[in-house]
Amino acid sequence: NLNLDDIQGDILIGMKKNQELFYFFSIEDPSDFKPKLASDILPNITSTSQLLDVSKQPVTMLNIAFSATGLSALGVNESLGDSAFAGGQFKDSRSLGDPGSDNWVPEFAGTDIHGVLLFASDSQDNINDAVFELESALGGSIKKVYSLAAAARTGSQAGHEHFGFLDGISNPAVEGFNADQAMPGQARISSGTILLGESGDFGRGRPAWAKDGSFLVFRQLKQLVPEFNKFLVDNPIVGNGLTREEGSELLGARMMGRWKSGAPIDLAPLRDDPELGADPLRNNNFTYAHADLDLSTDQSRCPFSAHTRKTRPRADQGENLVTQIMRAGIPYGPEVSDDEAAANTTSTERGLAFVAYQSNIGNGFRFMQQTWANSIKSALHLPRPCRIMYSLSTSLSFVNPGVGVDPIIGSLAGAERVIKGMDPSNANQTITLTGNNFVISRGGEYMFAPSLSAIASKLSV
Ligand code: N7H
Repeated sequence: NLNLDDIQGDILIGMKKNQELFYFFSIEDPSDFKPKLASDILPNITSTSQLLDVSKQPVTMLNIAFSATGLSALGVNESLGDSAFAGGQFKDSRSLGDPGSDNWVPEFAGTDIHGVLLFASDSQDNINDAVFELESALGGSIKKVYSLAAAARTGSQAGHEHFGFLDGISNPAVEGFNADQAMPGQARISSGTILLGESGDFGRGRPAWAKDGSFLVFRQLKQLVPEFNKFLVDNPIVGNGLTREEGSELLGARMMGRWKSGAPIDLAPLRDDPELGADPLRNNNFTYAHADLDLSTDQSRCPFSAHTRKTRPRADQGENLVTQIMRAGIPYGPEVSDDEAAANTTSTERGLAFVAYQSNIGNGFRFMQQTWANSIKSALHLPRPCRIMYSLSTSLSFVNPGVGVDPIIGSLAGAERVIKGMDPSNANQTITLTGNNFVISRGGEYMFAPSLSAIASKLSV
C-alpha cells in the first residue's frame, strides 16, 4: 500500500477545488529559500491522506513542484531518469507540434521557471490570503515569474470545460490505492505508472529520494470557443434523421468522443443521453469494440481520431496500461461574452490549465500528444511506448490508414489538418481544419512534484 501521508494530494486524486492559482517562481537565493521551504512551505503542503479526510482539509490547499533548473538551483543535479523533464518543455515545443514559440507565454519560453506553487480553495480571496502570507514568509528568497488564476465553471456548466464538455470522467484507478473501487471501464494501472519508484515504474537510475514523486506536465491551452462553435454550426453532419442543429452537436461529440453531457458516443452514437453521461457505473464502460462491427475499420460509433480514442485507445491497443496519465486540469478565463459570441471571435483568452501526472513524461503526456494525437494514423496502427512494444518497425510498416490527427488537441506546427471519420455513415468524408487550431498551446513546463519526505530530507537541506 502507498504511503498517502507522503504523496502530494494533487497527484492521485486532484485538489478539485473551484479556484486554483498556479504561481510560477524562480529561486533567487537558495540558501535563504531552503530553510523556508522546510519551515513555511512543507508544513502547509496538502498530502493525499489530508485530501481524503474532509475534517483534515485546510481552507486553502497547497502543492509544489520543481523544474529541472529549479532542482539544479537547489544544488540537486542528479538525473531523475527522464530526458523530457531534464530538457524542459520549451526545448520540446517543436516535438509537441506547437506552431513556434510566438504563441507561448513569454515567461514559459526558456528555462527560467524554477517551480510552481499550486494553491486551491473555494474562493480567490482565500487564495490571495494564502499567497500574501507565504510571500511575506519567503521574502526575497523567491520571485514570482508568472501566475495563472483558474476557476471551475459554475451553474449548469459546473464540471464542464469551456467547449461545454463534461471533463474529469475518466482517470485511471491505481493499484495499492483505489483500484479496488474501480468503476466499470476505468483503467487499473500500476502505482508506478504515476509515481516514481513504485511497482511498474520503468524508469532507470532513479535516486531513492525521488520515490513517490511524480512528473507534473503543465500546459496553458488556450481554447477558441466562439470559433469552435462556429465551426460546428457551419459543418453539421447531415442525414441520419437529424436536424441541422443536432448535426452540429453530433460533429462536436464525434470530435471529442463524448457528448457534452459526458455520454460516450460509443454507447450513444447519434443522440446525447444525459442520464448515461451522469451515471458513473455506465459512462466509462466501453472499449470501442462491438461483436457485430470490425474494430479495425468501423467508425460508425466513434471516429478513430476522436480525442478520447486518440488519448486512450482502449481495445484498439488491447488497453495500453503504460500510456496513462492522471489529469488534474481546471479551466481558466472568463465565460464567452455576448460580443465574442456575436463576432464568432475570441477577444479574451480562456482555456484549460492542463495538469497531468505520470512517472515518465515520454510514456505519458508526450506519447499521447506527439505519437498519438499528432499522428494521422489510427491507434490500431500506432506504436506503444517501447518498453512494452513488441516491434516498432512492424507497427510502422502498416499501410497508413490516414484517419487524421486528434481534432481537439492534434497539432502539426500550424499546418492544415485533414480529418476523416466524422460522418458516421461515410467514414471517407474528410474535414479540413485550416488556420488556427481550436486549442492553441501557450506553453508550459515539465515539473517534478516530490514526496513530502524528499522535501524534508533532500530539497530543503
Ligand atoms: Fe483531454 N475537454 O475538456 O474538452 N479531454 N482535453 N487531453 N483527455 C477528455 O473522459 C480536453 C488534453 C486526455 O480515458 C475529455 O474525462 C480539452 C491533452 C485523456 O477515455 C474531455 C483539452 C491530453 C482523456 C477533454 C484537452 C489529454 C481525455 C472527456 C485542451 C494529453 C481520457 C472527459 C484544451 C496529451 C480518455 C473524460 C479516456 C479526456 C477535453 C487536452 C488527454 C471533455 C479541451 C493535452 C487521456
